[in-house]
Amino acid sequence: MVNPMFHIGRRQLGQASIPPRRAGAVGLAAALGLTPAAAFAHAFLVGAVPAVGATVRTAPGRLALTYTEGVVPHFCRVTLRGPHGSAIPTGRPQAEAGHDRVLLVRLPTLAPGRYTVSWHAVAVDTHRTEGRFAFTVTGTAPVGRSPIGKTP
Ligand SMILES: [Cu+2]
Repeated sequence: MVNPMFHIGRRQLGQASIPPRRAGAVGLAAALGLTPAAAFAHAFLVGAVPAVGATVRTAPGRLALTYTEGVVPHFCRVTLRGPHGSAIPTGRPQAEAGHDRVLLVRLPTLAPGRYTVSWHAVAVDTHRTEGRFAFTVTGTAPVGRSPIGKTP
């Protein structure tokens, strides 16, 4: 027998990875009673800048992750991997001022390529969610912006 608690946990983690454009389907499923009520209190990703799957011409100076619930930045983890799979140093996740549903992560200057963001979030109700998405940079950062985390 499958442990029912484990099964529910896996299902919720899977939902956290669903791209925002499918969030409506999840909401509908929830409205129909197909999702545990507790899932409403979990922090699911509803928006990102750069957007999930986006191709951007200008390298972003930061990531902005928006969740359905407030999150605790201290317990959230965001990992960025570059075109060759190597981890790229970033700033620590911080809440946007006055908005505990938005996590901001400063980025170094990113070269053109495809990047993968893996996030682990802890909601204010202590529930954990995680997910992953990619974005692609085709151009370079504006001239004059200093790389974060590097000493000039
Ligand atoms: Cu929750």
